[in-house]
Amino acid sequence: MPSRGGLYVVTGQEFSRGRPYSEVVKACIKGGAGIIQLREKHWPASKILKVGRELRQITREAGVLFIINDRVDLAAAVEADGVHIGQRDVSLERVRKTVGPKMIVGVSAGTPEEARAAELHGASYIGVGPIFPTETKKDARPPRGLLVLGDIRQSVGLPIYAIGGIKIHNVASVIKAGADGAAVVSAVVGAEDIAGAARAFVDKIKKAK
Ligand code: TZP
Ligand code: MG
Repeated sequence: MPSRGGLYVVTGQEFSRGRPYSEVVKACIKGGAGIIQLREKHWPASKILKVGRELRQITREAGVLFIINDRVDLAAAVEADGVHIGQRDVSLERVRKTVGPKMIVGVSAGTPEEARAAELHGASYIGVGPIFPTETKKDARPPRGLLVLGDIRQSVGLPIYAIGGIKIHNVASVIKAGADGAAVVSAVVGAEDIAGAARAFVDKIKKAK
């Protein structure tokens, strides 16, 4: 994993106030996001491919990591840096076998056991959450709270990104609790000034370390 920590923006068109994808992602990058994840649960593959190719170009030119949610095949097709999978997706062992050792494979984990298993089977980083209540992911498990970050920090050596309900007023708390970075959807892509919001997160994260 080339970069560790900082701001990881996860997209979602329905939270972006109707603004074009490329505009949203460029603003996130302008504000200092180090990782962008394309996450669209209900799009057909053709649309993910089309937007994915566009975002691949934008992120490559900016030197920002580009990850695709769920779809290993599409991540490979657009030459993304990685794919992100959850506990209910295809198994990490299978994914790692398919994509080889170099591609970034991020895994969602809510407990130290899940995090250790992910590390054992070749995950590149762990997404831990939801930490706080969130309206963005309707099928999210109950909020884990901050303490799980410390528990997982003790359990694995991988980079940890906290996710779920992270806002500018609580981002420092997730870093202090053990996360390397914060993964954010609505508080960045839904902000009126996306670049300004991203910049504020990046600053807070840096200061909290
Ligand atoms: N996984 C756990 S919570 C979540 C995901 C994708 C959504 C986080 O969205 P927000 O708007 O930052 O609370
Ligand atoms: Mg998934």
